[in-house]
This record gives sequence, structure tokens and C-alpha cells, in this order.
Amino acid sequence: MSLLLAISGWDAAPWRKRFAALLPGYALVTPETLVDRAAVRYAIVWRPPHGLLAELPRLEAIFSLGAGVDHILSDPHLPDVPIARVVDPDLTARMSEWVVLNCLTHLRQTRRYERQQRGLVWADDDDQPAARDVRVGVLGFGELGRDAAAKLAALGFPVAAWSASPKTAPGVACFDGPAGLDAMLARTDILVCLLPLTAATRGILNAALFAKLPRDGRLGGAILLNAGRGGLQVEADIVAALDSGALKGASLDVFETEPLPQDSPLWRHPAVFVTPHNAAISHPDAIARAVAEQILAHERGEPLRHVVDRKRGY
Ligand code: NDP
Ligand code: OXD
Repeated sequence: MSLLLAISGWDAAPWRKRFAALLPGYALVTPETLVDRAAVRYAIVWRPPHGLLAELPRLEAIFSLGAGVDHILSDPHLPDVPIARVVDPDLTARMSEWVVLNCLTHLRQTRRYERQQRGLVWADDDDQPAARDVRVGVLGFGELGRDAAAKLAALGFPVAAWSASPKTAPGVACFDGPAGLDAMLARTDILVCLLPLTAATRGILNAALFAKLPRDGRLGGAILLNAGRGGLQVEADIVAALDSGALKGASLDVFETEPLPQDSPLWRHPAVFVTPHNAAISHPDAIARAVAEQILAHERGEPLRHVVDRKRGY
């Protein structure tokens, strides 16, 4: 009985070490050491090679090492077994830290003060809006969006959120569906994107959407934060919107192409803050434990949790 660990783009060694310790009853194989395909019961993956999972005749479940599953669903030869994704308080807390940090970075103009410090400039004549004056709109009100929205609301930001299906939450104005999107954008100074990448959301962060954001908010223009997926954004439209004033600034953790190409104008744009797709890393200590618990529960006959709806794509 074996577990396939197929990880690309991340260091696989810490994962191998943890799964070997947590699940000693299984032989751990990788795409390179895989010989007996019929022995593999579970696949634990991050960006697995297309076609690999279809070669495992006795596969019972696929575990994504991330919260997003677009890296699995993009495989055209995916076998018909359940896919479980990461929902874990460690990952959720990390994402909320990134969102709060970046909302505060724009609210408190930290980049301006960095520039001033480099030039030995003491100037405190700028406007300082309060959090209560700056409206945040969160695209995606799932595991990550809900936690981030609650933490932003606790800081005093007026928070709204948008989802596919209707929701309610204390202290958050909830919007859903296409009409709800326009209504939320009309009251958004900082737009935070925590959507999954699906056929319905691909390219949603585009010029038409930016044009619906107010230009007269207390930050002097709208701010975009995207930590969902790069495929949600049209980068040429972001650069054009920053140059035209439709956007005043952006914090981006994810990109159309990763690593972000050296010649991308986003690297050098003074109004853009870039992080290398690490807003919420999957830390092996937390996530290997959560996946191992799922496998052991499945072996006891318990239902898998956090199973992806393939039709919706998330
Ligand atoms: P969830 O599945 O819990 O939540 C997704 C939310 O998006 C739900 O509220 C859902 O609506 C909403 N949604 C999906 N499609 C649409 C649509 N077409 N229109 C309106 N709303 C829509 O996901 P998580 O919160 O756990 O994660 C979100 C994404 O964050 C991941 O898919 C991944 O891409 C990204 N991520 C990025 C990381 C990073 O480090 N940058 C780390 C972890 C995740 P409804 O509630 O009605 O279903
Ligand atoms: C994820 C990610 O989906 O790290 O968890 O991007």
C-alpha cells in the first residue's frame, strides 16, 4: 500500500519527512520512484504532472497541498476520485495576515514613508484617513474571505463581501451574483480578491471591473489586492488602470506567469507591491498533519472533508 507524493515548484523534502513520520504504514513514492502503480491508494499533490493520476488504477482520493485546486483540475486526464483541498486554521491565519498587512500598508501610506526615510525627509502634512473611512470589498467569501473580512471589520474598516451564493455574516455587508458585484464595487475603496480560479472567474480583475470602482474615496483612488490566483487578473489592464487613475495602487501575490517575468512592468511600478505567491504558504507542520488525519479517518470509513465540487471548479 503506498502514498504518491507529487510536488513541483516546492521543496518536497520537508513533506516527505513529515508524511513518513505521520503515516508509517505506507510506502512513500514520488513520480520518480513510482514502479507499482496499482499499490498507490492516495495521491498528495501540488501541481502534479498531467496524466500521472490517471495511471493509478486503485487510487481512492487526491489531496491538494494547497487550498486552491486549479493546479489539479487543469489536468485533462483526471481520474474520477474525490479531491480534498486544504482548509486549515494555520493557512487561513496566514492569509488574513497578508490581507490585513496590505490594507494597512495602503491606509497608512507606508511606502510613502519608506521613500521619505530614504531621502531623510520629515513631512507629516499628508491626509490620514481612519480605517472607518475606507471601505473594503472582499471578492470570495469562503474559508479565507470570511476570516479576512472579520479581522478587517475588527480593525474598523466597513467591510463588504461577494460570493456566488447568498450569505450573511455579522458586521459584513454581503453581496452575491453579477448584480451584487456591481453594487459592492460601487462602495469599495480597497478591493481584496480571494476567489478561486475557475472558468467563471478567469480574468475577472479587468479594465471593465476597475472602471466600476470609485475614484473619490478617502485614499484618493481604488486599491487592488489579489492573493487568489494570477489567472484572475489581466495584468495589462492593471498597469493601464494604475496609469489612468482607475486604480491608485495594488498589492499582488499571484501572477499570470509565475515566477513573475523579469520584464514585467509590475516589478518596477511605484504603486505596486509584489510578493512571490506566499501570502499563505502551506506550512508542512500544519498541512501534513491535516492531510494525514484525513487519510487515517478515511481508512476508518469516515467521510472525507473539504471535498471539491468539480462542476463548480472549487
Ligand atoms: P473557498 O472555496 O472556501 O471560497 C471561495 C469563495 O469564492 C466562495 O465564497 C465562493 O462563493 C466564491 N466564488 C467562487 N466562484 C465565484 C463566482 N463565480 N462568483 C462569485 N463568487 C464566487 O476558497 P478559499 O477561501 O479556501 O480559497 C480561495 C482561493 O485562495 C483558493 O482557491 C486559492 O486560489 C487562493 N489561495 C491563495 C493562496 C496564496 O498564498 N496566494 C493560499 C491559499 C489559497 P460561495 O461561497 O457561494 O461558494
Ligand atoms: C494555495 C496556494 O492554493 O498556496 O493554497 O496558492
